Amino acid sequence: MLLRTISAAVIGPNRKVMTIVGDGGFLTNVQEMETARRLNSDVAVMVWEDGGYGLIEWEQDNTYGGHADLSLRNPKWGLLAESFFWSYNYVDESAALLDTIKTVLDRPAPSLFVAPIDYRENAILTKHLGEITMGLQDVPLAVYPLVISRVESS
Ligand SMILES: Cc1ncc(C[n+]2csc(CCOP(=O)(O)OP(=O)(O)O)c2C)c(N)n1
Ligand SMILES: [Mg+2]
Repeated sequence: MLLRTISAAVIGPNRKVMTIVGDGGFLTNVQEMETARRLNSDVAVMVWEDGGYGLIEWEQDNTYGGHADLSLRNPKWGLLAESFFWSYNYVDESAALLDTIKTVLDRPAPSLFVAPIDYRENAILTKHLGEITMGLQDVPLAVYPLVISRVESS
């Protein structure tokens, strides 16, 4: 993810590039924080922190009715940012989100900003979509790709 973000900044030098990524996905390529700093890439990365590989958890719960240990013990993000000479913000109030995004986008990059996220709504939505699907047997597949792919994978 971070490589693609940096690449986008390289080919669009007059634009700030902002990317949103999960904590697991960000840490998978954490070494590229060095690349971004060295190239002075104008990138802002928003990390959604749920302390785990959330999507995989969701998939396993839906497929097997439970999941393996997919938790992550995250680093101290502020220290991580500091050690790679990135700027840093943390936002845990939705009311402050917009202002934080503006602040981050206005200042020199690269910058990391982290927001805790609660994916419990996903399980509720999945259940809801499953229920809706019961009534959709006659609807063309192309119209409801999300709902249909959920049905096929269960
Ligand atoms: C290079 C790579 N390895 C594995 C995967 C499979 N994969 C898809 S989502 C996911 C978990 C992502 O966790 P995180 O980035 O924390 O996002 P969350 O779902 O928790 O928001 C993984 C491992 C992938 N997409 N790419
Ligand atoms: Mg995650």
